[in-house]
Amino acid sequence: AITDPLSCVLLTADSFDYKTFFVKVGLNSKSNDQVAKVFGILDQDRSGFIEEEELKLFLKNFSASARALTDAETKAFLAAGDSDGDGKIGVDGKTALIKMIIPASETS
Ligand SMILES: [Ca+2]
Ligand SMILES: [Ca+2]
Repeated sequence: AITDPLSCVLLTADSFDYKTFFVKVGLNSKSNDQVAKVFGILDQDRSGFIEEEELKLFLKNFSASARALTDAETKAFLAAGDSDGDGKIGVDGKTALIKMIIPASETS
């Protein structure tokens, strides 16, 4: 688990917004190295990609009792990070992940 105070946020949230989430986790202010580390955590099978299935269970990396994302939430998340449209967040996705995070901090 990355951090704990989140769990209440996650458990009460009935809609997931990754931008809000990243801001809450504080990921928006993390360095590239730390983002790469998070990428490694999310890529559970170490395939080098974050696939839809891994995204779906994304919140569980932060809290074991968190729910899975809905299909719609997963797809929105995936679409935001999948810059080349192959249906998964790849090596380029580390950059994409950072890009997803940076705007989140700028708009809050
Ligand atoms: Ca993977
Ligand atoms: Ca991709």
